[in-house]
Amino acid sequence: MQTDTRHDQPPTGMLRYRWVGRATLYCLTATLIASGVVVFLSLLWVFTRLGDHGWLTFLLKISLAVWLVSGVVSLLILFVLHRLLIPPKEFQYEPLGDARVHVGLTAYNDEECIGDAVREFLACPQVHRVVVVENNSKDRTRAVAEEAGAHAVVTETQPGYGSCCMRAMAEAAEGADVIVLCEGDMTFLANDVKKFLAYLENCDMVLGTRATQELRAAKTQMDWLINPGNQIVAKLVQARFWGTRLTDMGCTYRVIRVEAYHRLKDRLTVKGNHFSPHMFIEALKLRMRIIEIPVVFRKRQGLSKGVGSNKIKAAKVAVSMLKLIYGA
Ligand SMILES: Nc1nc2c(ncn2[C@@H]2O[C@H](COP(=O)(O)OP(=O)(O)O)[C@@H](O)[C@H]2O)c(=O)[nH]1
Ligand SMILES: [Mg+2]
Repeated sequence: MQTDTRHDQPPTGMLRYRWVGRATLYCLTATLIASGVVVFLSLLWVFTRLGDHGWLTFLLKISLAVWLVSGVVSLLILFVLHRLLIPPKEFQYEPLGDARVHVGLTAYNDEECIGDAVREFLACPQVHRVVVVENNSKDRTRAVAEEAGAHAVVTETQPGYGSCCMRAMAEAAEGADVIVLCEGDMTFLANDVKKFLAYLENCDMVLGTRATQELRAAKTQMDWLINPGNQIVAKLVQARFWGTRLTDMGCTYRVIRVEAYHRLKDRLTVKGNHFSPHMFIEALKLRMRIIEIPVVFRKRQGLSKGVGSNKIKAAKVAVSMLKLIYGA
C-alpha cells in the first residue's frame, strides 16, 4: 500500500512557520536566562549583606517579572499559537521497495579504520554501493579504502568536515534512491542501516542519535560533557522547529531520500565542523519530515580530527552551532 501524504508548506505558510518558531526559541531563551539570574540574585540576597540594599531587591523583582512573563508567553506560544497557526505535518508512508542504497563515507588520515568501515558496509545486504571521500589524506587512507573494496574513492580538496560530508553525499547520490552518510572511523555500526531504512519509509531524512546509553560503548567521545551538552543544544533546535524530536547535534550517520537531498543540496554551505546541525536545520526550514533514531556508538579507531578529543575545539563548534540556531 502506498499512501503519498506529502504536502510541503506553501510559501505563505513558511513565513508564519519561521516567525512562530523564532518567537518560541527567543521566549524560552529569555525564560532560561531569567531563571539563572533569579537564582543568582536570590543567593546574593540570602547569603550576603547585599540583601540590605534596595537595588538588589529591585533587580530581583525585575528578573522575576521577566521570568514570569517570558515563561507564560512561551507556554502560550507552544500550546496555543502553534496549534492555531502551524498545521501539523501529515503522516507519511512511502515504501522504499528495492531502493538503491548508496553509502558515502568520510575519511581524513584514517588508514587505521577506513578499511574495516568499508568492509562492514559492503557486508550489509541492503547496501548497493560504498563510496569513500577522503580529504587530501597524507597517509594510506585511499589505498586502504581501495584494497577493502570500496566502489569508488574520491579526493575532496576543500578541507573541513562539512566539505567532506557534502562531497560524500554528492558522490553517493549518483544512481541512488537513498543516500547513507557516515564517518569511516568505525564509531558507527554499518548494520544500523536497516534501522534507518525502516524509518525512512515514513519521512524524508532519518538522523542517528548517539544519546542512547544502552547503545553506546563505555568509553567514547560522547563523554560527561559532550553528551549532555549535545542534548541541551538539540532541545533549542527542537524549540525552534517545534514538533521534531531531537537529542543530538553532531551525529554524522544519517539517511536521506535522494529527492530530498536534491531539494536540500543547494542550501548546504557550511564547510566546517558544525555541518551536521546545518544540514538538518536547513531541512527543517523546508519542513522536511525528519525522524531521529538511536544508533550504536563505539570508540573511535585512530585519532579524532574533529571535536572528539579537544574541548576547546568543541566549545568553538558549540558557539558556531548556537549562531546557526539563533539565526535560523
Ligand atoms: N574534522 C575533520 N574531519 C574530517 C575532515 N575531512 C574529513 N573528515 C572526516 O570527518 C569525520 C569526522 O571527524 P572525526 O575525526 O571522526 O571527528 P569526531 O567524530 O569529532 O572525533 C571523520 O570521518 C573524518 O575523517 C576535516 O578536514 N576535518
Ligand atoms: Mg568521528
